[in-house]
Amino acid sequence: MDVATEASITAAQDVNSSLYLGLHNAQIYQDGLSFSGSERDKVWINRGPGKGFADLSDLSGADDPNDGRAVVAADFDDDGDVDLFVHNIQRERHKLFRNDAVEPGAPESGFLKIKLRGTQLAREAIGATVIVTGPHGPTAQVLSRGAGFVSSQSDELVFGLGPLKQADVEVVWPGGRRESFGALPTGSRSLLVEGSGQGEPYEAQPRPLPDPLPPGLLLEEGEILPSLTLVDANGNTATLDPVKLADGDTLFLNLWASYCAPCVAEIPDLQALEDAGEVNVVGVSVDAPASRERASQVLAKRGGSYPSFYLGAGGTGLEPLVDLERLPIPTTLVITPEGRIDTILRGPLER
Ligand SMILES: [Ca+2]
Ligand SMILES: [Ca+2]
Repeated sequence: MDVATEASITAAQDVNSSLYLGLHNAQIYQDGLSFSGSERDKVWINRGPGKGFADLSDLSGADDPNDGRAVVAADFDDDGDVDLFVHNIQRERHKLFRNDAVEPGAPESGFLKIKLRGTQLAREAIGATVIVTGPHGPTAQVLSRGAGFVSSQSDELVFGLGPLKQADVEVVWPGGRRESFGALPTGSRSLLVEGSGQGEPYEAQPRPLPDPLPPGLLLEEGEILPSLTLVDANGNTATLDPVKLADGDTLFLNLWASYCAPCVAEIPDLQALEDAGEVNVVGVSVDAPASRERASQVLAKRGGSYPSFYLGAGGTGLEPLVDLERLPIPTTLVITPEGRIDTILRGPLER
């Protein structure tokens, strides 16, 4: 939409005219609202023959109110399982879901990865069908580089083998010729060249995907944490200066709340770290201002005597750091003596 047209969005339009609908649809996207409405993304896992599917939408994190426009299934980290990339039209437009269903190397983690090269009709072998005799019998996948809405697929097919040590592989090439490649060992990556009858191994290219940042955290590892204007236990304005609090050591900044059981449980652990003298600890309670007193009492009762800050009544003071509505707690920032965020620890500290 050009600027001139966009600028006219508030001008009078005939209701339900094509211009009216076009402008307002555009406005919906720009405002981050849903066009389709309540069509949440779903992920199901196949429980095996005759056992149906289990809904993993919530557990996987894929449950999402945004309007999806494309999805690509590929092994982005090359650990042998299929990950998902989703494109939405608003908000977090690109999402990469790392598949952690099975630990790499676990007994059930068998897989085969297959690439194809045609020699007769089509070099890329698009349209070829690969049939692998897996733990539940033959499974077929078609190499399709253009399935899905405005999406392109990987040139690599991934088959789960579960506990099998090897699996028979057959290819039906474009043109209909059927060719066996024998039994390929689990965990292998094989280029199957039409007419060769045997797989050529190709190298793994592991690209580990990082753990996601806690949602709601607006700063990333490596960034400088600015001073924050908060209040102390008595409600007086107080500045949280990371460099000052670190005092030449590492600073643990613990975001917690008195209503969060794991947060309260780890207060003695944080105090023990502070007492050991290797790091300095500072607590930032995200309790509502009305609960400040209660939070400070909970901290004292659990033996927490490290410096503590609370949310002020007007504006939280934490705006540069977090979106409080989305932050899971506890979250602890490990901060260098220079005030740089070194590591973000999600959930309670490991004991
Ligand atoms: Ca993977
Ligand atoms: Ca994985």
